[in-house]
Amino acid sequence: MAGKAFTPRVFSGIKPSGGLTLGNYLGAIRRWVDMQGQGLETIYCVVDLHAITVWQDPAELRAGTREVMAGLIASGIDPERSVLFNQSRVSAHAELAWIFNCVARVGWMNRMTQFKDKAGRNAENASLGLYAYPALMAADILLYHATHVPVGEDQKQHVELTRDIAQKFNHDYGADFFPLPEPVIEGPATRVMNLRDGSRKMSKSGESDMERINMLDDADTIAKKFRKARTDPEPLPDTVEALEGRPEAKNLVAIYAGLADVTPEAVIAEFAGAGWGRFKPALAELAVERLSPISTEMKRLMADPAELDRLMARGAERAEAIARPILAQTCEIVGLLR
Ligand code: AQP
Repeated sequence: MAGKAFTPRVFSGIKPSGGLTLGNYLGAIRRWVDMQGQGLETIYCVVDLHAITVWQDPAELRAGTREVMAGLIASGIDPERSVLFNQSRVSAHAELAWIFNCVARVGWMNRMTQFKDKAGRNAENASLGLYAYPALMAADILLYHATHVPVGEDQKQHVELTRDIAQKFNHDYGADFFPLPEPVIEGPATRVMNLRDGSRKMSKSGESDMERINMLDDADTIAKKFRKARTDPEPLPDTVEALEGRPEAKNLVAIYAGLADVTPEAVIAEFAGAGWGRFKPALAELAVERLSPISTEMKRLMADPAELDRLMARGAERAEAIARPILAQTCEIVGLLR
């Protein structure tokens, strides 16, 4: 089938399953802001339906949704230039997800490493929603005919599955209807690791608060967390290649590079031979310099929940205007009478 040309359009989402972390910021949000400045149509979403795939206290979910919305705006997402809203306000996400549940194959879902990581040994007791999560994510993206999806490294497999779903739908129904979206995984910190264990990624819902930097952490907490971050006894090497096999050191260099917006090579050029006693305070200072204006603005925005709700509702109206005709055409292709 000859590929149809789709207008470039960016979609990405973030779960309100806890406070935003430095991983979310460097892996995703920074890229979202960059793409907003490239003259593209950008659609960003607080994906509350994804959050409830694991238990969420209702009051905390409401607060978390507003907090993520505030974090996105404070980081530079402009609710006028981008379409910014929370997912459950646009019911077309769930409707298209059902259709995709009927397109995706069980064998594909069984290969998803995130499900295996999150469900752990107790997979029998995981929610069906956690298992079907990638079909909802495909719906989030394809509902807008998005072509580019800026994400951290951990979401690459889900964007690839989205392409598989689009391709199978187009093939099964003989319709060149959905684009095959590209993951956009860029920057020096596409997979920020846990500060206490360099083999696991930094997560909002990780067990200990000491393993992550939260966007709302104050300067003392950030300094303490970096001071206590696990490292090896060696000083920083004089080449980036020499960081291989030193996951914690590599992670802290990547975080520094992400925050400073430079390459890891530039960080190594500046700090080669330095011990942790010099590098960690410099890293903490840089993190505070970058994050404190954002957290101050987040707190200001969070003090007015009604305004955040108004912005989400307005964003949802704009999202709905794009999504409804695409869902209607999908239903027609599938043969659903409406
Ligand atoms: N550690 C990370 N490094 C780089 N990017 C990351 N992202 C998440 N963690 C890192 C990126 O942030 C975006 C939003 O992620 P999400 O909230 O939808 O889901 P997640 O990847 O499951 O994030 P968490 O923080 O690990 O949440 P919990 O603990 O609730 O599951 C995505 O683009 C993701 O790649």
